[in-house]
Amino acid sequence: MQFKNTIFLIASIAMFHWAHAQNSTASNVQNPSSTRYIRFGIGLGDDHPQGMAVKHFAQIVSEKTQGRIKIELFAGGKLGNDQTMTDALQAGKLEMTAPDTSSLVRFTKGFGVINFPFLLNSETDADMLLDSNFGKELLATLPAHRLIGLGYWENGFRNLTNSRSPVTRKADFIDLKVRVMPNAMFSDTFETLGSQPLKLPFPEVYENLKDKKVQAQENPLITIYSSRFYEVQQHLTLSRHAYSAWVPMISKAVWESLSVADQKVFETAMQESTLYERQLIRSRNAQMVGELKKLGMKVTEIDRTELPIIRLSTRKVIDKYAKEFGEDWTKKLYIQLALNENRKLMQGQGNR
Ligand code: TK8
Repeated sequence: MQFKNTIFLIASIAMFHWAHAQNSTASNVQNPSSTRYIRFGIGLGDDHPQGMAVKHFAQIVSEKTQGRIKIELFAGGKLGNDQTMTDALQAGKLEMTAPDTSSLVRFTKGFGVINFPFLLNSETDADMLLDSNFGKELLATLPAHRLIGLGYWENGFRNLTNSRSPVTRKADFIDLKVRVMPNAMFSDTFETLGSQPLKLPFPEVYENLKDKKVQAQENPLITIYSSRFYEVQQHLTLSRHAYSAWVPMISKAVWESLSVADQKVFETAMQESTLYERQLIRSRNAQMVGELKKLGMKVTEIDRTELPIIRLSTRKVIDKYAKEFGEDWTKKLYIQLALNENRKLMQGQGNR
């Protein structure tokens, strides 16, 4: 699988360079200032808000540069997974991608704390956290790894699906073979609940669910829908057990090759696309439970009396990873959350 992906990646890159060599020769004839192509690889499909946001970003960049810079979307993991595409950015072999923050822990452990189980309650809380100094400070650690983080896109609150039986109580997690993102805290969380987690990159999830190599996975509703997990997963639990976000990134080498004016265009276009992505994903999310039910999924929630028991188990995981991800980052996280709560009170939004 890995090998096949690598071959495919090499072949796509070769084809791409060949095609553009032809293109630029042709366009150079009419236009001496040739078009610059920036490939943006993502894991989700082009109709998922992640793909739509890339298209939105592409449109703004193209308009603002009078077509000088063209962003090209490669969706559905065509150019690799969150980790391999990020590696390609570092090596200057791919220009842009948007991996889940959980995969950035290998560079800056602080990214991990965003995913603490049951940390955030609402999308507003997530925006306030990610757009705060805390979020900016995390992004500021990326250039040391030859990456430029341009902001945060919503992936969303994660929910559990499985093909075994409804999951409503702690006991239902036992021995469940669940795919988790390649991140130790996610596998520990499910191990604590008695499940058997397996770390797999996103583009391999559907196949593994279909072949019954895993029985369960967890992702936001819109992803369950757009990646057609409902075809191979009958049960959905609205667990909202962790929040996750993507960081749209550009290779530092590519960033530095842009003029300051073009960098500004990218920043503004990204701010607009971020608002667009967050709004789109949230408005779609509102219809998702209904859609997934229509497609045959049986939807449940965690039993009310069981939720505190489950949360208590995951508390141990937070304690462990508060140390693992660095007490300085954990402290910064909780200070920021307290500041945000305060800000909400001042703005009359009350405590939740
Ligand atoms: C897509 C991933 C995906 C993430 C996962 O590239 O791996 O489950 O939630 O959205 O970033």
